[in-house]
Formats: sequence, structure tokens, C-alpha cells
Amino acid sequence: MTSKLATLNAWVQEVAALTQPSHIHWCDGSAEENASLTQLMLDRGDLIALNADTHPDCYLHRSHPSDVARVEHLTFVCTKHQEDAGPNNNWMHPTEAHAEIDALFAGCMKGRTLYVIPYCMGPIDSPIARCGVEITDSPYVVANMRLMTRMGSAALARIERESQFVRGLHSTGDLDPTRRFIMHFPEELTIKSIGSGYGGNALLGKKCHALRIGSWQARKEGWLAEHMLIVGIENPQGETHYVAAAFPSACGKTNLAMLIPPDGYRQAGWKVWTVGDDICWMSPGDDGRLWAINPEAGYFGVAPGTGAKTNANALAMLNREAIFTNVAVTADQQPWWEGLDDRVPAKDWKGNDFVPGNGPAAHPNSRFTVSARRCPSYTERAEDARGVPISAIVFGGRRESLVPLVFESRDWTHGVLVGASMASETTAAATGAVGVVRRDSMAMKPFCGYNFGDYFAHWLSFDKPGAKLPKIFHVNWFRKGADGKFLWPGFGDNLRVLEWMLKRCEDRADAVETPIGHLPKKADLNVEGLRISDHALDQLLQIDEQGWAHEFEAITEYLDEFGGRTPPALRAEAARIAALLLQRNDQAA
Ligand code: OXD
Ligand code: MN
Repeated sequence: MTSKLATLNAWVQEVAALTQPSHIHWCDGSAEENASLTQLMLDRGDLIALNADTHPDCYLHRSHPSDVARVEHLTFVCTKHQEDAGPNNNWMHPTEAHAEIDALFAGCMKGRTLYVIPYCMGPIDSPIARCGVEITDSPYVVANMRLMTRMGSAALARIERESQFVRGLHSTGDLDPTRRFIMHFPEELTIKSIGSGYGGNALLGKKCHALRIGSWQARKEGWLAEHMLIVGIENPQGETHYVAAAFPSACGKTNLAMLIPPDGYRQAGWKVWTVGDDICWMSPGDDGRLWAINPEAGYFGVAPGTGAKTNANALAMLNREAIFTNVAVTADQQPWWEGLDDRVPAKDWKGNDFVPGNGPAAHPNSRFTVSARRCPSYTERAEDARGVPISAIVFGGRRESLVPLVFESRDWTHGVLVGASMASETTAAATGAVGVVRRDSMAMKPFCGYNFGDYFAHWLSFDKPGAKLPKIFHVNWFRKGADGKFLWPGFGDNLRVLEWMLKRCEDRADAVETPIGHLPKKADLNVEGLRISDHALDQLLQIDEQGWAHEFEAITEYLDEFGGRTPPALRAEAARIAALLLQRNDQAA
């Protein structure tokens, strides 16, 4: 097969000449194609069938033990000028980068099949959606892309109509970490990734296209490509507000996207609808509001911690047609991970006999891949070509101290500063130390395909006459008390905080003004049916003005890292708040 699009054919031929595969297969996304690829992977041992009674059509993949997470130190943004990539990215000149990575691609598909995967990020008929083609030598990537994107014939037809697509070239190479690179060429709408089969490095539609290249396209075209979940909150009156929320990896995005309301809320008629759990593309509509689509069609979620109490919706979608990567298995071949239940698994994620006390059974970044449609809270609105209108944007991080449960920004500029100055303790989703606080603007530190200074300016540019922008909030579910325990119960109870935010969006709740933003009055947070002490609530809603003055010193230093690219309006906003805090501290002294 070939395509009607000459540029696509020529590129496939060019890649084949470099990589020298034995076969070329154009993916149509059909069930037959998926069945035959699954059989191939079972025969090769790339997949292991799970218990067919409890988990029909579910498979386990064990990756190479050195290939279990995104590799930020090997991820590059290759623009002609280094300042365009910014200090937030590793940079290499495109000429040098192509030469270095093409040398690794030379002959790397000998004896393998080259798969051509046409895909669409977003509903196939959405004007906000964008297309790409991934070439890979990994059938595991094909199977995952089929769940995670609209992949196959319909996407190819759109690509042929538009004659524009993002080019992604991937090979698992030899999995040698010293011969591994994930390179982005935003000026050429091109991605090249070699040496890793891990989702974030290999499913090129996700982080590489939908965020790094997507953010570049979004800036050029006037929209936003963000690391955000999209969730619909329906109140007992039947009105639904859509919220987009950015959290760093493994901070509970999937749980929030699939939140199950606490009993009292459920009985009162509250419902929660899942549009997306990781990525959000937002574009201003004719009405001045921001309209959002989930560019993905599936979830590539973190398995550990997913249990009946934390995310019953996710559990319900994981018992058929799912791919598990690096989880443990029970003696009867059911997938298992820490936080699932009290059973003791038989084999750990590497396939060795599980020995309790000898480290976790499932890798902390083990994952499930499943179609979004399998989620009980999935809404058909996720398929709407126009997207959904966004009422509120939420930024959040994992912070043991200082940062209160929730606060609201005063206006859009302040909200952009809140997003830009976000910080969080690192998790297992990327290789490197876990638990270190780092600034992670809009949770996009690993994913923004250009200079953060320009990105902040792009965010600010949405505030123009006629715009009806969402309110911007910040949350912290992870605040700890002096005893080291979490102060807030989190999970379903986070709806209590969302309710306050939505009331604020409708002008139906009061707030306390503080230098860092508006906080709920204690009485306005619904804690009915919740066992939480007054003292804990006080701590969650308290502002440590001295601590915040130090935080603003650090924020100001951080904004300076982007030099002349940092928008003056953002510096001025930070200076305004820093001055307020100093004044308050002087008064208190
Ligand atoms: C992810 C991540 O996989 O953010 O979603 O790392
Ligand atoms: Mn993510």
C-alpha cells in the first residue's frame, strides 16, 4: 500500500532507505490488524496473555528493566536558535541532532517490519484536532497507538485532504541507554526517537506531538496545548461546568478526571464526566470562551495506587481490552500492583518470583493502556468536534508545606503567574531523584517545546477585549500536618473544593482576600460527612506570609532564568505580590 499523498510516500521511502526494514506495513487500525499483531507479540513473548476469565483480551508487557520511564536528560528540542528552545529544554542544533540520531537509525530495522501509523489527535472531524504519522518498528507501539489515538484509515484520509502532518520516526533500536534520544524539531514538525519502547518516549502522539510539537504549533496558530485533564462537573440542577487541570506527572490527574463524588454529593445528584486525563488542547471560540478537546482517545495511566477506594472508575475499565506494562501478576495471571488489594502477587514486574520486603512488586511507574470509551464516567461530549467550554483552570502540585488547599487568582495575569510559578515534588514518572521540589510551570517543564518565557507571553496574550476567560485556581491536595500525615482526604472529596471554585465562577461564594489570592471562607467549604478537624482545616486554609515572602524570592529568581524572554507583565505581577507580602510582614513585626 501507499498513500495518495506524495510527500508521505516519499518520507516513508526515505526512512526505509535509512533504516532498511524487511517489510513495510501501513496500519489501517482495523480489529483484524490488531488481532494479528497481538498474535505476533504473543508468539514473540512481547506480550503475555492475562487471565481470560477475569481480564479478557488483556495483556502484560514487560519492558527492558532500564526502560521504564521518560528520560528527560535525553530529550531534546532542536531549534535553529538555542534561545527559542529556552533554558527549560535540552538543546542541540538541528543539523548536528539529525546527524547524531540518523547515525543510530541507519540499518536499525534490519529483519524488522516498519509500521506506518497515520493518526489524528482529537475527534477526527474537529477543527482543533491535528494529525501525524508515526513510523515505528515496534508492534507494541502500534497496539498502544491504536488505543491512545484515532489511528488508521480515517486519519490517513484527513492527512491526505490536509496534506500536513507531524512526522514521527521511532525505533526501539537496541535499547542501550547510551544510544537513546528523543529529539524534537518543531520548525520541521518532526520527532525522532530511538532506543526506548517506554510510552512517553515511544508513543509519539502523546508527549512528543500533543505537547512538545503541539505547544509550538499552538503558539503559532493562537491556541494552547496543555498538560491538563478535562473533567465535567454536573450539579444537581443538571448544569455541567468543564474544568481543565494541570498537575505534574503522577499527582492524581487520572483520579481527578474520573472522580467519584462522596456519598452526600452523589445522593444530591452531582455527577462527574471524564473528557480527558492528561492532555488538553484549548482554542478561543467565537463566543470568547476557551473550548477544549482531549487530543487522546485512551488513557496511559499509572497503575500503582489505583484501587477501589481511589479510582473505582479506572478499575472498572481495566478488566478487558487493556495492555498492562510492568505490573506484577498473581498466581492465576491477574494483573496486580501496590494499592490494588491485599493479595500477594506471584511474579514481580520483571517476571521474577515475588519476594515480600524486596521492593515493590509492580514498577512504581507501571502503566495501563485502555480506550477512553471503556471508562464508566466517559462522556460523549469528548467526541464533540467543537470541544467543551472551559469554566475554570486549575493548577496544582505536590507540596508538603506552605501551599494552601486552594486559592483563586485575582485575574488572568495573576493566574498565569500562579501557573508559571507552580512547583512540585518529583515522582517516578521520570527517571531521577524522587521527592525533590522543582518548579514545573503549568506542569509543562518536561513538555513545553519552546522557551518558557515565550510560553508565558503566549498565555498572557489570550487576555484581550471580548475574551471570556476561565477563572484560574491553584490547589494542593498533598499538604501534610506536623505528624507527617496528609491533612486533606483527597480523591472523591476533592469535589468539595471544586464545588467552591464553580460557585466562584458563578459569583455564588465569598472569599478571603490575601496577598497570594482569594481563599475560601472556612464556612464556604462543604465538609458535611467528612471527618476533618477544625485545626486541620485551619492549617489547610492558612497563609504563612513569611514563608510566602521567601517563596516569592525564589519565584522572582526563577522568572529571571528566562532573561529578556520573561514578559514584563509577569515580573510586575510577581513584584506586586512580593511587595504586599513584605509590607504585611513589616506590619506584623
Ligand atoms: C504521563 C506523564 O505519562 O506525565 O502522563 O509522565
Ligand atoms: Mn502526563
